Amino acid sequence: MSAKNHKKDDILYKEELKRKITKLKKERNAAIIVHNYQRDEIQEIADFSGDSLALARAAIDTKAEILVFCGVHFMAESASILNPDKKVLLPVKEAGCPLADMITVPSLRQKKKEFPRAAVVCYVNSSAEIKAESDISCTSSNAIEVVKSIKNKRIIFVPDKNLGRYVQSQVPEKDIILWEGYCPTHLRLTEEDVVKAKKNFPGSEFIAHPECRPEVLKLADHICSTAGMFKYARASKAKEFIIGTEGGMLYKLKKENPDKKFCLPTPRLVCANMKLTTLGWVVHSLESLVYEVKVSPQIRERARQTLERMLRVTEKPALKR
Ligand code: CIZ
Repeated sequence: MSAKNHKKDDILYKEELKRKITKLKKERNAAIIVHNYQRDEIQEIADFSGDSLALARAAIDTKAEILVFCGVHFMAESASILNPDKKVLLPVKEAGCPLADMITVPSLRQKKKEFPRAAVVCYVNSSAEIKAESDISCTSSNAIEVVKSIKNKRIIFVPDKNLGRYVQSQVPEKDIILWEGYCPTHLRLTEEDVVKAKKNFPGSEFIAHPECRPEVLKLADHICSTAGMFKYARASKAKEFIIGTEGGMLYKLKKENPDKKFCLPTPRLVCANMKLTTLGWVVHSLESLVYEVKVSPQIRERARQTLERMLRVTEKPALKR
């Protein structure tokens, strides 16, 4: 069979899977909730797409009884914590987050003992158990606002050291204790990659995610979360952008700005966990109602308070497609 026919078959197969998903969604009263880093074909079937903050809000607002969460485990867990009466499904149970795994409850408790007067801010990329041990949660879009809202001068910021360091640079009046965690995907982006991309695309703007290394952030024209990147690209007069975050972002950036160009500084900006979710797994999830993500009531109650404190700092309506 020729490569052309293969491609045609692949397109027909994907269309068939999408039709199945539409049918199953209606039958199950389900909503498909999709993170910005997912594959293009998954973003195409989203009822809601966005960053983890927008998705948490969408999960609360939707009337659907089943939430198929196309993202990674901690995101589905947050949706379940905030919506204990809804069934939250993660289509691929192995879709985890290495950054979230870089901290454990005993190690955080030890740090809290060392700094008993510090408040604990946990990045949303953390487990329910870590959220339950923290005072307030944050995402990359509201980390600065959240840290500013805290009365304590000293803050233990977990688990992403790069985001924590960036927040420290923006809120110098606080004394932030960093955790030795990082996102392996963002860490793969080097200074050399950015310098080379800037040479290849003269006149472009480099937008970087705060999970990138400090040397990379120094080269950025703008530093922001994924939600911030959509806003910035829309408003900027520039016509070309180098995007310093996971490659799934290009899908919506291109769709929303057809007259502008977007590229990655390196093809290595791919999160293998985010890419595990495929149309086939979404069909499987809706058919078999798997894999349900649930949090024990004791952990859930404390983690819910941590998430709700964050939501109260940045009260905004949910982002809907
Ligand atoms: O908050 C999120 O969803 C993540 C992981 C990044 C971002 O900047 O949106």
